[in-house]
Amino acid sequence: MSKLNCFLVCNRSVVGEESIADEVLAIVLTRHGKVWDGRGAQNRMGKRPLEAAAAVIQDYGLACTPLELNLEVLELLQERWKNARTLPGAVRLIKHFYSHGIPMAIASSSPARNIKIKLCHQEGWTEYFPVVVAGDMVENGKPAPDIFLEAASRLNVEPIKCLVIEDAPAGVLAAKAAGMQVVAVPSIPSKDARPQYSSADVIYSSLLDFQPEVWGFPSLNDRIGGAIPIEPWYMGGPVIKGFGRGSKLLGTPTANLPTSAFSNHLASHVCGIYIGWAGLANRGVYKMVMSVGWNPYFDNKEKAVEPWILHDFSEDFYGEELRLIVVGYVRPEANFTTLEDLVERIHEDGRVAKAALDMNPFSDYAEDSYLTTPLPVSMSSN
Ligand code: ADP
Ligand code: RBF
Ligand code: MG
Repeated sequence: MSKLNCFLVCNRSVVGEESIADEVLAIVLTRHGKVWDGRGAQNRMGKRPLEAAAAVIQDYGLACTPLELNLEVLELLQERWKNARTLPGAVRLIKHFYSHGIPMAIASSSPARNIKIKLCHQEGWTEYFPVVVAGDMVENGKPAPDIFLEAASRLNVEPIKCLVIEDAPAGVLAAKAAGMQVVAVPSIPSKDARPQYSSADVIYSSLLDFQPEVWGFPSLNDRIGGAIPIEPWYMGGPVIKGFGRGSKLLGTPTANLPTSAFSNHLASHVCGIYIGWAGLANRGVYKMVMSVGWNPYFDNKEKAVEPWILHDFSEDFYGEELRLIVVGYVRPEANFTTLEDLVERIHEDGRVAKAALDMNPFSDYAEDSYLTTPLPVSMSSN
């Protein structure tokens, strides 16, 4: 592959918006006497507003025009953009490219005004992205290549030198039609949707898996003890029964948490192996290493959060409140040919966790009171 020298992103692959869009859609559909059930998400994803609205009207049999629906949606969306969070790994990557002078642009189906409002809620981003090409600035929206070709032309680079990050199937098609390389970070939160991204050059669960050197860009060297520091996430809940696969017999018991334990709007972007701290009230604070995802080796139907606490307990603790602070990222979920290989890899992850968690900034979080604060009486089960 020729060396790439330019980076184009669609805004939703770096700033999460899907859950906000879903929330707004649910409100609007209720007003129209309908119930939002997640239907048709892929029909609107990556499309320009009027096209997306037309898809919703068709999917739910609404009696309004796309323009009317859009006005309703926009009003509610605008109030919520300030709550949109950058996706895991996005800020790290963008700052890295910016510091190396790699030209970057946002190429998005949203109208220019909406993108500007969204960007100004993220510190520094107006500088990182001097070029913004919006859906209303070109003739044809995604999956036509217009938006990406216009962005390349404004940055004065050849399309073949551009790498695109996309979250939506229509965007992947648009970027390929423009003759560009495409990394897909799917925002459809189901593994069954993967085939819709098949024309992407590669599919990652999150931008944390993006290795710039693979694409000819300068590499990132920010691992500490083998883990990438992340914006910590806090999650907690009662320990539930897992898949009963006898992980304990394999020497790697995992205290499963309900997936509702992590915030909805990042749920689709966080598969992988992480390190962090675990707190069990009345017991203590321990190092932990965990997997989030569908466990490719077992091909689970449900996504699972599975922390292996790096401590020997003499008894089970089902039902107890487990608090986690997840502070570092190790690797994507992998598949293995044998169970022994999987178990060996999990032990290797355990060794990474034990060493890395002694280092700054990971070690600091062991003191966080979140790990040991009991639930308010009204929320505890007795
Ligand atoms: P399950 O399929 O129900 O999750 P596992 O074989 O994964 O069963 O064992 C997990 C259970 O083992 C936890 O729910 C917890 O009660 C207990 N346990 C004992 N030691 C540990 C440990 N070091 N880390 C996690 N869970 C442990
Ligand atoms: N499952 C996979 O299918 N692929 C993995 O790469 C993987 N990595 C894991 C890493 C850690 C640290 C832990 C705790 C679990 C991992 N699992 C993985 C999940 C594993 O399949 C599940 O916990 C089983 O029940 C282990 O026997
Ligand atoms: Mg388990």
